[in-house]
Amino acid sequence: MAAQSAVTLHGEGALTEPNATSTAETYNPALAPVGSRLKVALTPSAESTNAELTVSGLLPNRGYAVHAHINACSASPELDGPHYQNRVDPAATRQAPSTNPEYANPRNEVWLDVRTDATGSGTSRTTVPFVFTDRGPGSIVVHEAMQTATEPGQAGKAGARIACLTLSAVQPQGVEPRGSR
Ligand SMILES: [Cu+2]
Repeated sequence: MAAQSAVTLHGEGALTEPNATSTAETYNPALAPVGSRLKVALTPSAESTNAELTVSGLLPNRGYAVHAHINACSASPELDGPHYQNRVDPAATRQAPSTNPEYANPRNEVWLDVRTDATGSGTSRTTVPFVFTDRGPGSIVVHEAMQTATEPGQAGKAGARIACLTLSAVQPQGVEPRGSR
């Protein structure tokens, strides 16, 4: 069986108030101002994926917890879904997302916690030991907490969702979009 090719995901935009069609939106303009910019690329390299997030226009000198979530952004933050996990925690439910550090950790999820400089800009990078093929995350969500919790029962938690950026697949030139056959 031929291996499915790994997918590159990308998102970029200036935050707007939530609406039905926005792909970059704020749920809390006091912490994630309208007009601030988010840009993210998740790029496969062999068996790994390199992720990079760049932000500007956020509050200065502040940490923001950031993760890949399963759904595209929605006008309601709850609909962005739980964290994307490579190996999905079998104990997680819609009401009780995974907080087991065996699954909710930055090697099984994509964590891009970022710290801004004095101008509100920042960059974070991570490399995770998996690629996206038949499934992948739909968004990058910024949280209220300054960093993501890691202890058992709290792992992956980061407070309220304050902004969201929708991801889309970057189609390599000359390759048919997936699902076209
Ligand atoms: Cu999150």
